[in-house]
Amino acid sequence: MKIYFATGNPGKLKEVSEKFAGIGIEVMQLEDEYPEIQTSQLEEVVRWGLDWLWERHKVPLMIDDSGLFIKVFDAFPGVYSAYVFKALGCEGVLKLMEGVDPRQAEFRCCAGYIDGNGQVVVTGTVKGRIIHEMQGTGGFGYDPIFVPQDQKKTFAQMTVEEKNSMSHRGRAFGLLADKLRE
Ligand code: ITT
Repeated sequence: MKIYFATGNPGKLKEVSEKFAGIGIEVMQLEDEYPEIQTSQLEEVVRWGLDWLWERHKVPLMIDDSGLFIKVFDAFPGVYSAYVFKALGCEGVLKLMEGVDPRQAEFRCCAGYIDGNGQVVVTGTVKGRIIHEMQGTGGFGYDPIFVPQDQKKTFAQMTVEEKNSMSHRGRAFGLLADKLRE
């Protein structure tokens, strides 16, 4: 079985391809970007994006909208994570958090699939904390500053397999795979 994944992020593509390779699904990149609607909910972005892409391509496809939710900032940057990452990067977020304690945060990934039968949308989360300096060179985005609960390494210090075993995306696409097999 082959499924398209519409993303411009090579890191996501790698993680999802590896997760699905284990269950015999080949993931192919669909190079098209859906417009992200203004809403406070990742799920609304995904449901709208799925319909928009389906109308254009009419092939079974997946997308994922993710974000980092920092507790002390009232879940910011959340749905604005991509914008904040481009504007400030990890360094900028660390600066904003200078002297800030506690440092709990959560990654959320909303993953969606669509085909002629309709949509399947699921969410995966992982709790953790923002550390004080960047660590590691793997992964992408906010990975160098996020350590999952009960772990010592950042996502950027883990292999793709390790990150997938506990990450928001690994969990979301694991759930999606279960639903697709039903
Ligand atoms: P798409 O083309 O799939 O939309 P994107 O990178 O724009 O790719 P998102 O809007 O879902 O993806 O991501 C919002 C931001 O959160 C973006 O800056 C990502 O780098 C970051 N992010 C998402 N998942 C992450 C992860 O697993 N680890 C670190 N940062 C992540």
